[in-house]
Formats: sequence, C-alpha cells, structure tokens
Amino acid sequence: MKKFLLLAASVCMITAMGHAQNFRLQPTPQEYVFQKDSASLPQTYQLHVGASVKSQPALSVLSEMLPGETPQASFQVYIGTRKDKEVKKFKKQIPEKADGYFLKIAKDRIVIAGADERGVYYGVQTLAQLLTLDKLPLVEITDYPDVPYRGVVEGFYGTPWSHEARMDQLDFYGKNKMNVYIYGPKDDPYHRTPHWRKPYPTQEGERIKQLVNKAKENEVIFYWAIHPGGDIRWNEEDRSNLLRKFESMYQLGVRGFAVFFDDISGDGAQAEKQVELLNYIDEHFVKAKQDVAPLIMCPTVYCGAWGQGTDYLPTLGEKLNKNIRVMWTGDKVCTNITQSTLDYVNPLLKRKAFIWWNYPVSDYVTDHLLLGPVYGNDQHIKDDVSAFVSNPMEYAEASKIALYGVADYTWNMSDYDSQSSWKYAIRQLMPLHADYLETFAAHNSDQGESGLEFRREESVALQEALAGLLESYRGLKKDSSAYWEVAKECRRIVAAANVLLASEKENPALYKEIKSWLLQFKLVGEYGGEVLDMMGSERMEKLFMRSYKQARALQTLMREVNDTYNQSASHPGIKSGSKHLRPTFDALFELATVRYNELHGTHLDAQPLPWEETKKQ
Ligand code: LOG
Repeated sequence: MKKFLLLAASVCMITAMGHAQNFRLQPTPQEYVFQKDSASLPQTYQLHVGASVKSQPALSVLSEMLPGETPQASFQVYIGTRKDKEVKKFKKQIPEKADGYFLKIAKDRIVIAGADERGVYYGVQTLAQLLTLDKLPLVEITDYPDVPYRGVVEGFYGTPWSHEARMDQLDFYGKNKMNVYIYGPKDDPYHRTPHWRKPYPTQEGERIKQLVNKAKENEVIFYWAIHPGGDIRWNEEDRSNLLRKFESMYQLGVRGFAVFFDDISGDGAQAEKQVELLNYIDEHFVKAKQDVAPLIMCPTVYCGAWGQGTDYLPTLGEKLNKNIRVMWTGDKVCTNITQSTLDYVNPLLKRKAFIWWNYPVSDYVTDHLLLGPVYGNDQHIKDDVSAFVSNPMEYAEASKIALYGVADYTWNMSDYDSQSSWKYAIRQLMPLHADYLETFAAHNSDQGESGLEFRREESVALQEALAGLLESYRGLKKDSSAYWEVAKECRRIVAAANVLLASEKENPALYKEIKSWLLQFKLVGEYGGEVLDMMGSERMEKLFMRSYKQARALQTLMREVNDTYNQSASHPGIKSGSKHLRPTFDALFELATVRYNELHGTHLDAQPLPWEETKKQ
C-alpha cells in the first residue's frame, strides 16, 4: 500500500518522540504520511462532534483519553462521519470502505472522519495509539480494513473462556480493530447438546448481557452460536425450540446469530434439512427483527478434506439464502488459507467463504502451547473471503500473541509482516519482560505430532546451531561456534523461565496460563546445559558422571512435570521445546553416553527417558 513518509516513520519517531523506537501502529494502516514535526496538545480543546456520532463508543474513548474539552479553547477536534458537516472539508479523503477513516493531526487541530460510525471509532483508536508517544506527530492517515469481518470464534473443545477473560478480550478486539466475536464454545451445554433448547439460567444470562454491552462499547458484533445437530429432530417442535432459544438470546441483547453443524454425523448432517431450517430462521427471525446481523452457519462439510464429491456443498450453495454466511476452515481442519481453497469452495458455495481459521486452537494438542507467529496464509485473498475469524486456545491471554497477528493480517494483508507483528504482540503482553517472553514463545510454538498435522516453526533462530552441533558431534568433532551458541541459548532459556516465573504481577492472567510450561521450559534449558557439559568431558570420569547424573535427573523431572500438571486435559501433560530442543538434546545425550561407555567399558543407560512412559498396548 501507499506510504508517503516525509521522513521514515521509525526515524521520525526516534528523533521526535525520544524513547519510541519500538512504536508501530497496530494494525498496520493502509496509507500514512508522517511529518517530522509534532503537535503540542494543549490541556484544553474545543470539540466538534457530528450528529451521527453523538452517543457512540468513539466519544467515550475520546473523552477518556482527552478529558479537557472546553468551549473556548483554541485547539480544535473535529469528529464525524461523511454525513456530518463538521468533517465536510475532508469528505474526499474518507475511504469508500466500511470501517474506514481519515485521521489528520495538525498543529492546531485533529480531524477524525469516518466512513461510518465504526470507522470513526477506529480513527479514535489510532489516535489513542499515537497519544502514547511523548510527542504527537503531525500525520495524515487514510485507513480501512481489507477483510470486512475480522475477529474470533470461541469454538474450541475444553474449558470455555471465563467471563472475565471474555470481557477483556472484547476490549482487546476494539483496540485492535477486530469487529466480530462469535460465541460457540463446544463445552457450554447451553450451546450444544444436551441443553441447546433451554434458556440460560438467570446468572449466566446476565453475563451474556454484560458481554453484549461490552461488545457494543468496542464496536464488536457479538454473535451467539447454537449447535443443535447432535440430536435435532427435523420437525416443527425442534424448529420452535431453536427459535425460542434465539428469542431468549435476543432478549438478552444479542443481535448476531449463528448455527453450527460441525462435527456431527447421522440425521443432523443432511444438507436439505439444514438449508430448510436456516432459510426459515433467516426469513422469520433474522430479517423479521430488522436489527439483527446476517446469519452465519458452519456446515458439516467445513473443510476440503470432508465430503469430496458429495452434493452437500452444492446444495448449500444453491439453496441457502444468499445473505447467509457459510464458514470454511480450508483444505483441512487445521491449515493455512490459500487461493486454491477459495477457488474451490467459493463457486460451490456461490458466495465468499467466511473463514474459520483453526489457529491457535490447541484442543487437539492440549499438552502444547502455540505461541509462535501467525504466518502462511495467502496475502492476496482479501477479495475472496467475506470474513476471517480465528479459533483460539482455551488460554485467552496467551492466545493474544496469535490474535494480534490475525488482527494485523486481516486489516492489511499485503503489508503484513509476521515477525514484526509477533514481536509487537509480545511487547504488548509483557512490556517489561518482552525479551524473556520472546525466548519462551520462540521455543513453544509447534504442536508436536497429532492427527491434524498443522506443524509450525519452532526454535527458528537456533535450528542451524542445533543441527550443526549434532552433525559435528556425530562426526566425532565439536563445532565450537554452534556449541557456544547453543550453550548461550540454554542459559537464556533458564533465565527467561526464572524471570517470567518471578514476574506474576506484570500479567497475572498470562502467568496463570503458562506457569506449568515455564516450569518445564526451565528444565529443558537446564537439561541442554548438562548435555553440553557431558559432550566435553567423556574422557573425564568424575566430571562426566556429574553431568550425566544431572541430565538423567532432569529427564525424570521433566517427566514428573508432564505427569503432574494439566492432567484433566484431553491430551494431558506439559511439553516444551519439543520440536528441536528436546530431540537434539536427547540425541546428544545418547551419543555422549555411548561414547563414554566405549571409552570406559561401562554400561550407562544411554536411552533418554521420554516425556512420558509409552503406554502398554
Ligand atoms: C471443530 C472445532 C475444533 C477444531 C480443532 C471446526 C469447524 N470444528 O474438527 O470446534 O476446535 O476442529 O480441534 C473442529 O473446526 N473439528
């Protein structure tokens, strides 16, 4: 996209804003022109608000961040949509895109002109980010999202997010310009069988109300999803049951509805019946209400791997009302989204797919954390998707590392840079200990082996050294630069684990989620250190034995952590650094021990203890 930088933005930030080297706007704007100069924001300012934003969330964020509104002040703030006279002069600069905005900061004024109300809100959010700088830069930003609907589907198996976590997420979406949240946790019994027909108990209903309000404050559409396919009977009674449930959700304030038919078989999976029901809901509920967002459905065939050659998808494509959105996870359940999957599915659905991206969801690999960067989705598919939502981990705070990436990618695809987005995310989560968290995240990003095979990069910066070290040692040599690089990283790992374990206060929610993995991570780092010591001392009995015993003890402790924490999960246990660190250390342990045995005629056990005992068949 176009970027006119009168001065490179980062340089400008460094010189004009002092300590702001790390500053970037999130998500990356489409077009911006920074000037070297900055505005000095006075204590007071005069506010001119267009009629179309009178009681909008944008205003409350603005008044919170700039409390000094005074009628006679000389600094002016203009805010409005294209309908308003207050921003008439800037009409041409307002992008013709939903959620778009134009933001101008001049010496004597700030203008925020939105394509619509949400656009104004996003302009205010961008201003909020700029206000964190020491000096407010003079800037003109023309900005809009590439994908119309961006956000999250809480659609995983396992412990649903807590109410507090959801409230916090909705604020996070607003700040990162995501506009959809779909509520559909598989293990909420009122979402799925057995209780989808029943209204929520009063207290839970109250909470949904609070979520709906929170979503409104953040310009997020709150969708509530029902999952009836497990035991639905295709008769009028169940149709009324479903509509009655939707009505009860409507009464709680919900204005977005979805029906999920994923992961079912049998009677509930019939395309014709699903279509009949959905069209009925669309006509007699969604459209009849007039203030409800378009209906979303998740099909039973939700990815390319299911139902090739059946007439399920063509039936949906042909018969489902055109305004109903249809979800799609890609060629497989968990995979990146490519142009070819869209070329395949869009013509079948006769509409643009609503992407349900199964990342960073970890419900099928619950012993791993997925903290790596968001990468691999095609960066030229903006015109071929109607929406892109991410299915996260049951760890809401830790999921934000990926969600920052999703927010950035879906807003401005072609400029998306996965590494810088990832680093930014980490800084936002723990600004005081970002380097330590980055070390942890870099080594905890792959899922290990699983049936769904969506392998991710891990330990990227160390891979070469690890491989080099192993290869040289196999050849009876020791690549010393690789050796020292790995040794340094082992110390860094232990330090990161210690520091993060001692930093609960900086981000208590994150701490609670990742603590068991930090304990394991520390052991992995210590284990690596001992194995490296074994490698240098095969000829020296005492020295070698000291490290060997330590390494062996650490293998036992790693197993103990794995067998102690996270036991109620579907895949119990705790794995860390499992893609490159642990396998390399194990291989080196074995080589060193074999070598020692050869030199000394001993029979030390050279087989490392795996994470867990192999289950007897
Ligand atoms: C489920 C989803 C689950 C995910 C990953 C969809 C549409 N449905 O295979 O609830 O979190 O895989 O395990 C799914 O993806 N089915």
